[in-house]
Amino acid sequence: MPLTKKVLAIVLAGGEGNRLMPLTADRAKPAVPFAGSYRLIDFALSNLVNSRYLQIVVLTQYKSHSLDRHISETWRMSTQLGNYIASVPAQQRVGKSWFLGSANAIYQSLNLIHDANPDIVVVVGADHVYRMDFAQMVAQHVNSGAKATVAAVRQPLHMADQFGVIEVDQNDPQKIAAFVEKPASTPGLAADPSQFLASMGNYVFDADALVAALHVDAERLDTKHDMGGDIIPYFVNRGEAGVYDFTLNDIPGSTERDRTYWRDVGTIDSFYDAHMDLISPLPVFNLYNSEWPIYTRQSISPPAKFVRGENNTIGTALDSIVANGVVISGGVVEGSVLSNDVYVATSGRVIDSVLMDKVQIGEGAVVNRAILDKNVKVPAGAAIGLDPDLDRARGFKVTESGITVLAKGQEVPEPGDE
Ligand code: ADQ
Repeated sequence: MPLTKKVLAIVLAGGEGNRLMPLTADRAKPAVPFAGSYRLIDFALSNLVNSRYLQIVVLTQYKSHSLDRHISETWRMSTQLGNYIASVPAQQRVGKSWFLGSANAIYQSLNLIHDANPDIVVVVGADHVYRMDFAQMVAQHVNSGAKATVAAVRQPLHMADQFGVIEVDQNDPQKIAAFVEKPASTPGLAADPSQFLASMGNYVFDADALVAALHVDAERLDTKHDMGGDIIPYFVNRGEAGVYDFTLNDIPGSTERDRTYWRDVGTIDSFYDAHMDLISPLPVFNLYNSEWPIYTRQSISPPAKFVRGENNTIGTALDSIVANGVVISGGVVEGSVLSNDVYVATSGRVIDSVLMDKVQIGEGAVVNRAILDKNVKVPAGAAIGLDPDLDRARGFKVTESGITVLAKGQEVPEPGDE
């Protein structure tokens, strides 16, 4: 069936991202830097643009300054053809409160749907790493007659408490029989008891049905006004909710493994793991697929440079991604992701780590299994990520799995002063 439906895309980008602290200490989760030169929101926006959906509103709220700046500097389009990517803050159009939950965020912005007058509304989260052609999901939605369709991906059973859990109708593989938001536990799938079917937080709606559901939800005092917790169950209860199997999604230029890659990077550990997925020689997620590009702001920094340091020490990087402006001067970088303008001095060692913009590694310093946010300066001879107790004593966060995290600009004491 030819698709002539008018589509408006809404990107939910207002979440706090508490579990990513301290990386979200002064930026919204969708603005957290990822993979050397991106922000998390670039994945959702690139997917929409590559799907040819070019009317996009981004709903922001929490610490939105750097997110707004990124969207306006990177994603602003000519509106002459009726296309736009606009970030919209909480407008308090229907009361004095900020967005109560993700459904309330859309409810407070209903004027945007009214003005765009779409047939279909695509609602997506802003904090996942993946490639997806939303047009394929919209095609299924339209053909199936569902009023709401939820994108679904299999996840390990122990993670059920972090996701919406979908039970598919036994007689119709495109229909949802039951949906529970973040249950304490759930039975595994018949086909694979170690997994369950998770909502990806990406939805397609008939516009009029979504507007009606949001009005009903807004009247209720017993809901959290949440898309996953309230709006999707509303459609499931009415027998109007469909499920789109993400493994059907076909992306040009992708490998079989990479095509179904999807990571929620909501915790420090998953954020770190997703970086490691990028740098193996045969990457689990391939950033270099030019047939489905992930767009971001182009840095004005010069190309990366690798030179010998003092006493001819080799400056090199292996199994790593380094962004523009990086200078490795006699240091060694392995298994790491370096953002713009990182500097590694003579005999500095950076192992299995993620360094954001303008991090400086002093002479002979060592950084191991760590995430260093923007502007962190590691003094000569200092060590990070070798001794978890020392790291905690210096005020650094250390996750259960042993990843050390330094906040933006966090001071690192000179060795001997700690
Ligand atoms: P969560 O991600 O835990 O689960 P939520 O915190 O509501 O749900 O975040 C969803 C998206 O909405 C995020 O992109 C977030 O930034 C944004 N958001 C949250 N509150 C917002 C607000 N007040 N204003 C604007 N944007 C807001 C959701 C679903 C689950 C699903 C997982 C998949 O509820 O069912 O399994 O996503 O990760």
